[in-house]
Amino acid sequence: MTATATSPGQGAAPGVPHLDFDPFSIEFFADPFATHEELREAGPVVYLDTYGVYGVARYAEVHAVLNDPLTFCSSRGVGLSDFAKEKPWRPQSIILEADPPAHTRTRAVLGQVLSATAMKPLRSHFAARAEAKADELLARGSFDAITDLAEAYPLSVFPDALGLQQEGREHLLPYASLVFNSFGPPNRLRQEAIERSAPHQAYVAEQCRRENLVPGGFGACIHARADAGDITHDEAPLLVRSLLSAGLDTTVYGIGATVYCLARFPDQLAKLRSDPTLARNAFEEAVRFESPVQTFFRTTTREVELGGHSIGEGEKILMFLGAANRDPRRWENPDRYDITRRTAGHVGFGSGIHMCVGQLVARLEGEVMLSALARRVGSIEITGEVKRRYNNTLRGLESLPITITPA
Ligand code: QZP
Repeated sequence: MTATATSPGQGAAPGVPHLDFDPFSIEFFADPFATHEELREAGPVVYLDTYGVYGVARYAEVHAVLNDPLTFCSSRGVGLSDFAKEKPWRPQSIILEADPPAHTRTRAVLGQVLSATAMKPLRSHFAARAEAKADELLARGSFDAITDLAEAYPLSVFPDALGLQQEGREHLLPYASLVFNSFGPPNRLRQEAIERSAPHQAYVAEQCRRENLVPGGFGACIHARADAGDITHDEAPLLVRSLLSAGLDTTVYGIGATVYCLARFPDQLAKLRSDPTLARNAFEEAVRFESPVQTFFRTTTREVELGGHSIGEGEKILMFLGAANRDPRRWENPDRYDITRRTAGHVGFGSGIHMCVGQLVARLEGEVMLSALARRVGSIEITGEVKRRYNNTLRGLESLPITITPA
């Protein structure tokens, strides 16, 4: 791949380096790191000819775009598709795909439903489930860290916390996978996911209704906020849908990333074992290091200067969160997984007004699961073929066979 400064051909501002690789190809997903460096080195802003969009991969520009939500808007979609030109594949999210002032109200509601105060009564139950899972896995010794741990643990706590019925939960991971593939271009990953989406969409739509949500859960709390007049009764199911879209697969990938890091970097596992209170930061550092959410887009609402270039209105900008999280301009030894690192400022949960509203749930799950393992496990060994899972937005594994020994 070469970066060349050419005249604006497909709408790029003059002087912006053009790159011709496909950021949604399997080859890139398999090993994005060399290309991330090329992206950062090419300039503060690049133009991606494959899709006719701008890209930012340095920390400073990714952070700047995330923190100017009126110029770099979300209401035209955070995928490649521009909702001003194309109909969304599902009714638009009223929090993710919204700008202030509309966003402010829905964000306030979910922010309160998922607040620190709301986490307090969940902690002991989430921790007990994590300890039971750790005991079970230690007894087995050998297992798949993706299905048996990274998927199994969130599935054992999050759907109940949301207040979902037992029936139909097998739709949850396929639905989330569909949502994250949908942010990409109309490639095979996206098109096949959407073709097969009807049963998953039907399940989710049904579970978002008030009568199908167990009292006391996040879902029922959202509906109660409609009674209070903070949102309308039509909006409540759509906010429940946001939790079903973004609340499960993300933590699966975050926990999977942490276990994969600890399996590859035994010195960091040793540190964690000697001080299990590092569990929360070990999880956070894995979110920086692997960046389970690799990319999403914004759309410009006006002509704007970014990285010394003038960008026109209505342009899509692809933000490479994973590249920003390893930008040597921002991070010391960015390619080192270091559980004692000061991780504050990483953009693995985004930044600014849209920063992950569920981050406290994610961190709670990550902390208690990793802490339970840290207090029991002596070693983690990768004992089989590591298989990658491919998705237009998420970076993670399909299979991670490991053997763990007791402390
Ligand atoms: C997905 C929604 C990383 C984000 C793009 C994850 C995400 C957040 C919200 C929603 C979906 O509101 O449906």
